[in-house]
Amino acid sequence: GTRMAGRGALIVFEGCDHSGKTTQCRRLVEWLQQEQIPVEPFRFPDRTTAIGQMINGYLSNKQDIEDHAVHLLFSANRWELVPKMRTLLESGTTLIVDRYAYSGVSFTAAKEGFTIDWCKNPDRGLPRPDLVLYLNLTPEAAAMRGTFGKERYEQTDMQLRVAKNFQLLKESYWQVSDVAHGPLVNQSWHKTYQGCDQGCSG
Ligand code: FDM
Repeated sequence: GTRMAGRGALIVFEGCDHSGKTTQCRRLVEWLQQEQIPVEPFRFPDRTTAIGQMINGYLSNKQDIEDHAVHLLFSANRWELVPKMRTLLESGTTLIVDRYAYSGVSFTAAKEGFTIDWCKNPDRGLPRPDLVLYLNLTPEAAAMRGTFGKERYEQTDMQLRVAKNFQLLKESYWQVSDVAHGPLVNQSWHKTYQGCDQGCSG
């Protein structure tokens, strides 16, 4: 298609708990700022909105929400941010996103009675990432990085099923980084980044 000059890139970090997503997002945002590239961090769930607060209540075990319903809330939490994301992308701002629809699908599909296909449906039509960086970490290595907290889903068996689902979701443009082998933001990654400023095709 036509290359839209000046459009920002939509870059998503995915991976299991303890894989270092949040740290890598922060480092990348800082690096882009140093390079004077307009950048804005996002994270999902975004717990600051009304929907996000319901999700927060659910994750912190203060509130029970039916499994299908909470899946739709996670998706709605992405959709409510889409106008802001599109405006920023179109104005040339690169978005660094900590979790996206891949987490949504992988976590819900780890529950009894859910198919990946059903889980994908509510997110269909979201802005497509230019790049998804999946931080690859074995469950054993993840366990060595620390214990789980008290939030819902922070249990080994759930995390194993989630990791399997992430493997199933891998798409051709995913860059898999083995976090056990050095920093993510390196020379080869930089090259990839330079080549992916064509914007989102939603
Ligand atoms: N999570 C996250 C989901 O179950 N569905 C989603 O759509 C998203 C974005 O929420 F256990 C799960 C993943 C994780 C929890 O994530 C909160 P953070 O990154 O720890 O805030």
